[in-house]
Amino acid sequence: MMAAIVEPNVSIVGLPGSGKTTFLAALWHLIQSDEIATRLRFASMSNEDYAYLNQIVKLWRRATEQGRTQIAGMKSISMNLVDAADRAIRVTFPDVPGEDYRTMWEDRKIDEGLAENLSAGNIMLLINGDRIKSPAWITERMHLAGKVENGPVEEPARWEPRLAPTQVQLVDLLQHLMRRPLARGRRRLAVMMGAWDQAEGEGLSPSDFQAARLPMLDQYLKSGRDGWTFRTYGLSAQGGEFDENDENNAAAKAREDANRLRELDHLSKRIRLLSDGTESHDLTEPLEWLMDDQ
Ligand SMILES: Nc1nc2c(ncn2[C@@H]2O[C@H](COP(=O)(O)OP(=O)(O)OP(=O)(O)O)[C@@H](O)[C@H]2O)c(=O)[nH]1
Ligand SMILES: [Mg+2]
Repeated sequence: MMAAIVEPNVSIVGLPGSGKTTFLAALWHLIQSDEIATRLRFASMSNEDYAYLNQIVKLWRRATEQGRTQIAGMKSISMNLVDAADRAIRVTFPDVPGEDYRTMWEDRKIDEGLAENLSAGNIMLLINGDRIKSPAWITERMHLAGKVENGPVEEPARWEPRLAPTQVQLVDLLQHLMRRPLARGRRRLAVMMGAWDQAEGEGLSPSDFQAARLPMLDQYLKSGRDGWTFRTYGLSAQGGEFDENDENNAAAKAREDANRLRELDHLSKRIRLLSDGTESHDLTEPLEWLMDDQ
């Protein structure tokens, strides 16, 4: 098959609640509004995905959290972009419910469509910096020892895969991506430490945060045994806390921060991307880097 334009594929992957849909909404606002100069610019859009992106961007503009992406399946999104040299690049990403990645971890199962997508491109891994499940919290030990919830005190609760720390699940996911049937040789990986507005209070750079909070993931990547070429970014796709979405929670709360975010002159300025000591609003920078490798 002959293709006139380059068609790189970037897969956005992440556990449930890692910020995948929010990232796509912020990216769509950024390139469509043209409020801020970006490395890659919007060219045109393929028709089928228009409604979905507009639906998620509407919530983003109102500073309201996204609904959970439905199990009903993967939304495949394509954007036609151009780079600084006016070369046309069509980028496709799936917006997949995080549960599909959880299924890979818990049940060792993958849907065919997702498998095809994951084997086709470079990877953007989203991590919610505000929801990292650390190894062995004392409360978890208590739970495992049967001292809370589930059953009589004498009977320890059964361990379940979902109790595993975030970094264990992520390393497993990355290992799957480097083995059959998902392998495709060396790949680039952009690790996005998301909800950075909540994580930055610790005073660490994104790379140091990765080393401190997800040391096993950090060592897996640095050891180079699976051949990832990676970069770590800090990402705030919202700029702060949005109002809760009543689709997720009937008692959804409004949040103070959301008012500030609604009042910015250019909504694109909510977005923050940190890398190597520099900060910008340009979410297309990691995309450009991920595409470079094709
Ligand atoms: N503070 C803050 N929260 C964020 C940011 N980005 C995402 N979140 C929050 O993270 C949660 C999950 O975001 P989603 O975009 O729905 O995550 P997802 O990966 O699409 O989740 P699933 O579709 O359920 O797999 C929501 O509560 C968001 O408001 C951010 O930049 N800052
Ligand atoms: Mg989602």
